[in-house]
Amino acid sequence: MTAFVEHKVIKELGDLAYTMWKMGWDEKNGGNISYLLSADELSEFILDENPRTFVLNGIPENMIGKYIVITASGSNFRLIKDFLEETVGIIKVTEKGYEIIAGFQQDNKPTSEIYMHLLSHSARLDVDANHRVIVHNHATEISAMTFVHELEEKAFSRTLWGIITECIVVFPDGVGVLPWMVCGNEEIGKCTAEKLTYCRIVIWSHHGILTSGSSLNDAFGLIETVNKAAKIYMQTFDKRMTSGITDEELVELCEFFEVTPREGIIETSTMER
Ligand code: 2HA
Ligand code: ZN
Repeated sequence: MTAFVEHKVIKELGDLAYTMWKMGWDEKNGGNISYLLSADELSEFILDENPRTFVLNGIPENMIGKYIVITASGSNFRLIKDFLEETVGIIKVTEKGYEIIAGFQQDNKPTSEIYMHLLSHSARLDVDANHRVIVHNHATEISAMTFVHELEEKAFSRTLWGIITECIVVFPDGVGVLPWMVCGNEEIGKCTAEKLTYCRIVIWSHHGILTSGSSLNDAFGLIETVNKAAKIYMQTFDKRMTSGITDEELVELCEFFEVTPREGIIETSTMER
């Protein structure tokens, strides 16, 4: 048994929250993180004897019985690592909602985006057995880019791929882009999960970004890569002398790194299959 605050998942989550705050991506209580625990990891925690129960309608079938580490509603990412017992907790997902079985001391509860997290995990688990993590934050440049670039997601993905060599290799499925929406409700959860059936990254226009991954580091790496490309886009889009990486060059990259780009974004007729 490990004390809650000493557990490696909890510590890593607290460290990631602080890193993202330092990058300027989680002002005030912006952002939320969740992590699906394995049975082995769960067995290392001491669980509350009297779990608090919450009702939530529409729990996806494949989420019932899952244990999830998740950040608290209203938690400041700058402070999470110093208040892990209050700002992080473990929930058990049930048919009717969820139970708080560890953490969330002082009557705290999961992020207002919990429904989006549950639907997003559900969508990714359906297509990727290694899926574990959902991270949402307000990465600056990708949010800025939604003001100066068209929001059609294939065009958006193509632009990001054209900026840095790494992009098409790191996210060959491109990005999903949602128009501006109210956050924290079922609607944004459903729309986000729908995008996650075919890609791992969803941009919320004029709000932020959400990524999925097999680990905290994996999901964070996607945000870093997308935001780096968006940063270069923002610094150059109105003063370009060159047009960036061409379709032919992207095809060369895909062949060399053996990745398959999402269909309909670049001209792939020359690709060796
Ligand atoms: O307040 O980031 O999207 C947390 C959020 C909502
Ligand atoms: Zn947000």
